Amino acid sequence: MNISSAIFDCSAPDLDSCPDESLPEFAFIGRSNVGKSSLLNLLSGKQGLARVSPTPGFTKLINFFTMSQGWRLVDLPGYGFAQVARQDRSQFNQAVADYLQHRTNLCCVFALLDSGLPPQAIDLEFVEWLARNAIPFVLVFTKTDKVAPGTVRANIEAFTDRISGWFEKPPAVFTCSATARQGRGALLGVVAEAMAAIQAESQSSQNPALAPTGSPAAGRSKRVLKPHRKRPQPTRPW
Ligand SMILES: Nc1nc2c(ncn2[C@@H]2O[C@H](COP(=O)(O)OP(=O)(O)OP(=O)(O)O)[C@@H](O)[C@H]2O)c(=O)[nH]1
Ligand SMILES: [Mg+2]
Repeated sequence: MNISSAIFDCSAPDLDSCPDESLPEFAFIGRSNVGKSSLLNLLSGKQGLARVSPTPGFTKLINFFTMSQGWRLVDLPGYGFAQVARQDRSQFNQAVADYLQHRTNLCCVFALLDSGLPPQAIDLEFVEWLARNAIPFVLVFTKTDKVAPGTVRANIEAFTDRISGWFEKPPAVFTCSATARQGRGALLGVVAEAMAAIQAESQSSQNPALAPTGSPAAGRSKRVLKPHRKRPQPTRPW
């Protein structure tokens, strides 16, 4: 997938301040410091587009970046950073939860996990929350350059084992390294598939004989067309 332009759009402290919902969005979420902003830069092909820092809790707002004038990458604040003041933490988390639950043009979430760690309770709770809220996501194991391939495989297997009972169809799993520039093609493939489904859906709304059937991307594209609708909010564990 070719990206002809990648520009910073705006930052929002909460859902009400987000830009209009006219473009499909793909969002990065995960623990503070897991590599969300770095991965966004890798996918966009533009180093320095999103700000990267070794200090956990660096990204504090919902940051929007427009790709090829047709879709957006969204950098979300991380969860699980103990040093952020309790009140700020709860505000960031509320904004992230609102975005994930109510943003109608959200096509897919990239849920990032550190490939060097065994399953962490907070990540398991977060993935369970995504599942309970029926938010479409894929898992992305980051920083594969930092650990031996066998450790990456073992950590992925342990995580997917722990969550396997929560899904009829388990989420797709990807790996990446922003440092080694690995994983870009496969993750852009997720975007391309969703964009193709959206295009097929808009064509089929003009000609019902072309309606796409059964693909997960077709399901995601329906989210784009749904009216803004509040869902009940189950307890948020993070
Ligand atoms: N070795 C290695 N380091 C990485 C990789 N990706 C990110 N980092 C480093 O990890 C640190 C955090 O990266 P960020 O991209 O800022 O992480 P983040 O998830 O956006 O962090 P917050 O905004 O604080 O939630 C930085 O020092 C990055 O250079 C990677 O693939 N490999
Ligand atoms: Mg960040």
